[in-house]
Amino acid sequence: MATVHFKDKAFTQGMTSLTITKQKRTALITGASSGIGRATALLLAENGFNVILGARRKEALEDVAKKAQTFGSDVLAATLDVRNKDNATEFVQNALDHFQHIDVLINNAGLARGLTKVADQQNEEEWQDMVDTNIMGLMRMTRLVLPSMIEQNYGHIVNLGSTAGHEAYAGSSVYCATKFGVQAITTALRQELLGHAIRVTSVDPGMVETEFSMVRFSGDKDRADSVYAGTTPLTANDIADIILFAVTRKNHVNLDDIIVRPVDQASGGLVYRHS
Ligand code: NDP
Ligand code: 8X3
Repeated sequence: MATVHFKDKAFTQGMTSLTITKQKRTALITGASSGIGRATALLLAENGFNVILGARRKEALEDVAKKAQTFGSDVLAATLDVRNKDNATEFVQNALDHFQHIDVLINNAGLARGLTKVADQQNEEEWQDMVDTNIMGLMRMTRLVLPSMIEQNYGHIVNLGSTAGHEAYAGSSVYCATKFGVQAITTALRQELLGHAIRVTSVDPGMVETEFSMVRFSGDKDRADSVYAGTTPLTANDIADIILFAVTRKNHVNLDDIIVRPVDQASGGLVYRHS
């Protein structure tokens, strides 16, 4: 029977004996509490993966973990702040203790904060947060998981980039820089791992309606809604679908970089609004 395992004591439940289903691949998803991470966790669970879920918000994570369990997956969920080295190290160690192997790492945790021109920026913490999360967090999780993938000579790393990693736009210099950085990291990793049976993919969406804009605009719902007004954005499920496709190709097939936009979006700032 599948069991949800919460590593945080306050959320510990169902700690009955765990049987790791050897045939199932195990996917670790960062930022699994909402949006693309949540949708991907559920779709992978539905398609036969065991899932390891991390994010900062316990309650939202618990909700995803319970839903994932209904697909018969073994689920390990624990709070994770990818900016925190000790927390991330413990998280990955617990995951490896639990499942013995991590086959897919989905570096999804990420955020934009603000839409502010450089000259107007009064709050350097926003810049620091994006760099610490989108670059340092992704690098850290990759560094922590990679040795076990190299040892088993099998694995797949999927990094969430963005169309913002291909074309910069005003007010978003640092967010775009982090996503250009994700491109650089993904490309370098693929070269570093040549000779190992480890795949490295970047999934680069345009506009996806998630909590992304609420976070970017610090909870200003009207401003967040205006991003998607009159247009048909991508959904988190659209991206999860693409990630599932990438990780279920034959082992010798590496999808390098998948750029995906809504039909209503031709470039970062060029969006067709129907009304
Ligand atoms: P959401 O805000 O809905 O989800 C972001 C997720 O990241 C949440 O689960 C959040 O969980 C988690 N997260 C944020 N900071 C941390 C942290 N320090 N440690 C661990 N988890 C963290 O946005 P999306 O689903 O849209 O974003 C997912 C990824 O997709 C991001 O990398 C984003 O840059 C990228 N992307 C998004 C696009 C869009 O238009 N929405 C387009 C292109 C790329 P919690 O707050 O609980 O920690
Ligand atoms: C998010 C897409 O266009 O808001 O990465 O930068 S965009």
